[in-house]
Amino acid sequence: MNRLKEIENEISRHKKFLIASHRSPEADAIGSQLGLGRALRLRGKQTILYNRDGVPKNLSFLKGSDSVLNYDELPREVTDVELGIVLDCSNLERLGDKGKRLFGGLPTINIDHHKDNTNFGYINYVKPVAATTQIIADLIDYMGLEPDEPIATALYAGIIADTSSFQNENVSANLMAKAADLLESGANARSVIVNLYEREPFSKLKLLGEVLSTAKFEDGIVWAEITPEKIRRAGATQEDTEGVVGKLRTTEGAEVACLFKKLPEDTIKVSLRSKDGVDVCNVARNFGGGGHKVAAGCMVDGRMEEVEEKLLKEIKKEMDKLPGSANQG
Ligand SMILES: [Mn+2]
Repeated sequence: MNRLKEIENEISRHKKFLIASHRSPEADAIGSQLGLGRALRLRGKQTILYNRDGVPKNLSFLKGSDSVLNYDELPREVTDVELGIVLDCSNLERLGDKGKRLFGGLPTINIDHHKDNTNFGYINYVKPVAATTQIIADLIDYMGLEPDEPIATALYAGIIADTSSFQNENVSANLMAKAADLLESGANARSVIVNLYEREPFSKLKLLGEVLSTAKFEDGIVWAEITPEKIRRAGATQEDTEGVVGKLRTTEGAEVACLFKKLPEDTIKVSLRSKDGVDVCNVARNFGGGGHKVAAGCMVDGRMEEVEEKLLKEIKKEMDKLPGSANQG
């Protein structure tokens, strides 16, 4: 039986759903959750939407975003939920500890586009397309529902975010057709762009200045550091550190961009981006992280200099695997 059919059957057979997406959510996670949640409610189902961290400020424009609850806000009746649906999440750990426990006891449908997904559900629909919202758009079509404006805008936001506004190599004709359908259904494209890209606090601009001024560029790798001192000098917040690695990646001749962010207790958060075919997910996996071929990340314990050295070494190894690289002979 086809997977969408299987999922549709399970949805028809049940009444109350707990729908979650990964901690530190972005537009693809929240968009999938809001889009599918609303579609199910339009079908007469009951839904509870869970995210460990709630909805980030820049996504609060999405209708229904206030219905996404964190663990403490969950109602007691969460016990009578029949089915879990986990979205945009490569493993259950990404729900946070309490979320993991919550879903551990529930039959769960796993819908995702991360290639390192662990297939933790009793039904797994894992497809390496650009965005989970693209899969949800397919599912909603399959169920014969016409997305209304809030659904269309939520799904469109996820597609925009996970393709960097149609700039990434994961853009396909199918995806464009899906995006066009969502616009047809009333997706508010302009408000998505304004909220995702044109609401940056000034402190973020200042932080970018601090970080980029000490960036380094060698052998096709561009990298930079974020430290608590830089954040303080810029008057910035943790949220302001989003997007810095994407800026590094725009450098001509950079095949890999790497951002090292110092967290408390000597842990470094490493964000990796690539172009021209380098698989940075392989690099991240060596350090217990994961992600996509062109965008991945990991947490590494150690001092900044040590972590940088280790990472740069692994990145070079990965670059050497590519045909045509200097070390291929
Ligand atoms: Mn995603």
